[in-house]
Parts: sequence; structure tokens; C-alpha cells
Amino acid sequence: MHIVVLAGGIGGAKFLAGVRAVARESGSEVTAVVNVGDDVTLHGLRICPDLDSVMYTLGGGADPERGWGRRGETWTVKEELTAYGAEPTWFGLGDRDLATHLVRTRMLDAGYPLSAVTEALCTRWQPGVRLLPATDDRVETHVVVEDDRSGPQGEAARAGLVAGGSQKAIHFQEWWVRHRAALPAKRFVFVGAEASKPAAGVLEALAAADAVLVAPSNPVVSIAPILAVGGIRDALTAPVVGVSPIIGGAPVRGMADKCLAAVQTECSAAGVGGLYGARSAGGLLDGWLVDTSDADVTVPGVTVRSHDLWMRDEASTAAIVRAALEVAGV
Ligand code: GDP
Ligand code: FO1
Ligand code: CA
Repeated sequence: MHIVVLAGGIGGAKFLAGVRAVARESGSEVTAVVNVGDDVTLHGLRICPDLDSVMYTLGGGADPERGWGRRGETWTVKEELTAYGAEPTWFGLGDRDLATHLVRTRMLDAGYPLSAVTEALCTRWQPGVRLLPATDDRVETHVVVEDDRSGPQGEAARAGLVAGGSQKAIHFQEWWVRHRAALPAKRFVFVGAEASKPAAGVLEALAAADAVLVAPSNPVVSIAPILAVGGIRDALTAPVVGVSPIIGGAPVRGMADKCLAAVQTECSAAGVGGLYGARSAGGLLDGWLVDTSDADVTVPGVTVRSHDLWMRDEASTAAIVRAALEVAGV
């Protein structure tokens, strides 16, 4: 059997550990198609947070508390950059993590596509599943927010002396890390998505898939940018089953509620199921797995099943994966 998983970072990584366990039992092959919308170039280095969260987690090198970056990390370079006043000081690149970005940037600069760079990095980490970026093209999530009207310029705007009430787009990382998603997001723009193509191997994996599982990742900023890559939606011919990242009306972790508010979607398993929508109505899903506490949820046109969705450890996550595969009919 061939299983394809659409995944973001931390939720995607935890889920994939369970998929890998199930695949080992059944001799199945797993391909993870990972979001690149969070990717950013800082200090001249290309950083791919979701790919790295998955690679480090499955490779045993992730920091378990943070969920991103390396276990046993040190921060000497960050401190030195801060001493120089080198912006941005709000984004922390750990010393160990930096080596990944140095190798990646060097390979990208030499002309290798991100998919080949990721494969090369994975020869060290041996994640046990095939990791593919959704695209080899540059697709970045930007967040449209109200322009800051504090400070002298804002004062002039408030006084009606210069145009006020304008909007600006900032990189997703600036919104997420610097502002902790506290600036109300007007909308998300996946810059470059329209002209993008799936990375090498993505369409082949989807064509060979017996089931596509949508990890319990952030639907708005982890899964939507994958689906925005040209050609991916149309290639989802195998049964698609999603796993809800929302339990009892709240994200298990993170700030998905802020993202859902920006797309006028209720933060609930029903809300996210409805946002993805039924394949029969032009949406994504054939099946939707919700937590047992959300067992009464319905999504028109979608087979909804419930299961304990807390990914406590590999065994509990593997049970979630088996339940999702059952909904997919494989
Ligand atoms: P990010 O890219 O690092 O933000 O991670 P993802 O987008 O892959 O996943 C983030 C989502 O994972 C959050 O919205 C969480 O609610 C969800 N999540 C984290 N742990 C669990 C869990 O144990 N169960 C479920 N169902 N969702 C989880
Ligand atoms: N998240 C933070 O909250 N603060 C950071 O300084 C930070 C640095 C960072 C560096 C490399 C990396 O791969 C991820 C990093 N993250 C950091 C996590 C990341 O910003 C987000 O959690 C994800 O992009 C959301 O999926
Ligand atoms: Ca992400």
C-alpha cells in the first residue's frame, strides 16, 4: 500500500510518526508532502520550518518541548547576531539548526531543487518516510494586516493628514513569531502559488496512492498552501481522509484559532471539516476523523467518524492512523 500524507510542521510530524509505525507493520510506503509556505530567507539562509520539524522529529533530533528546532540546541550565533543588532532579532536560529540552513542554502545556490536538497539532508536523518516539499518553486505565505498606525506616521494618519486605514502584507513568520498572531489577519496570500508546480515526485506519489491522509495540521497556513500549488488538488484521486487538529473547539496547540478567524471559520472540528469541504461539492474530503468529544459533528457529503485524537505517543497516534485508513477503505 502507498500512503500519502499532506503535512505541516509539528502536528504533521507527530502524525507521521504514527503513519510510519503503521506502515512498518503493513509493509506500506509513505510519502509526506510538506508545506513550504512558512519558508523564509533570513541572514542569507533559506529556512524551511515545516520540512525541518518533520525531518528532525522523525530522525530523532527534534526538541520535544518546542517541537521545532534541535534537541540540545545552543544559541551562541543568535547572541552574537543580536550583539551586532543584525535584524531580525525576533527569530531564533540555533547553532545546530544553522548547519542545516547552511547546507541547504549552499545546495540551493548551486542549483539543486528543494526536493533534492531535502533528500540529501534526509540521508543523515533517515526519517523512514519519503519527505517531499509540496513544490520546488518559491511559495511563501504572507499575511495581510492593518498598517501600523502607532508612531508619528500613524498619528498623522489618525489626524487625517495622510492616508490611513491602509493594509500591508508581512511574511507569515513575522506575523506568527514576532507578533504571536496577535495582529488581526485580514487574509493570507500564498505568494507564488499560482505559477507553482508540484515538486519532483509529488504527482507520481499521488497517482500511486491508495489513500491520502490530511494530517491534523493547521488547515489555513499548513494545508491550504499545499493545496494552492498548481495541480495538487486535481491529482488527489485516491480517497482523502482528514484528521481534525481541533478538539472540543480549540487547537490542541498553537494559534490555529487566529488563522481560522481570518478565514471566517469557526474553530471547531465541524468548522474545519466544512472549510475543507466534501469532494462531491468540489472540496477536498471523502472522510473526516474527529475526536470522540466531537462525535456529533456532521459535514455534508463527508463520512465522519470519531476516535480519540490526542497524539500522546506513537502507539496512540498509530491507532488514529489505522482509524483514518479504515475511513479511507484501505
Ligand atoms: P506547525 O506547522 O508546526 O504549526 O504544525 P502543523 O500545522 O503541522 O500542526 C499544528 C496543529 O497540530 C495545531 O493546530 C494543533 O491543534 C494540532 N495538533 C497538535 N497536537 C495534536 C494532537 O495531539 N491531536 C490533534 N488532533 N491535533 C494536534
Ligand atoms: N518559532 C518561534 O516561536 N520563535 C522562533 O524564534 C523560531 C525560530 C525557528 C527557527 C527555525 C525553524 O525551523 C522554526 C522556528 N520557529 C520559531 C518555529 C516556526 O516559526 C513556526 O512554528 C512554524 O513555521 C509554524 O509552522
Ligand atoms: Ca507550518
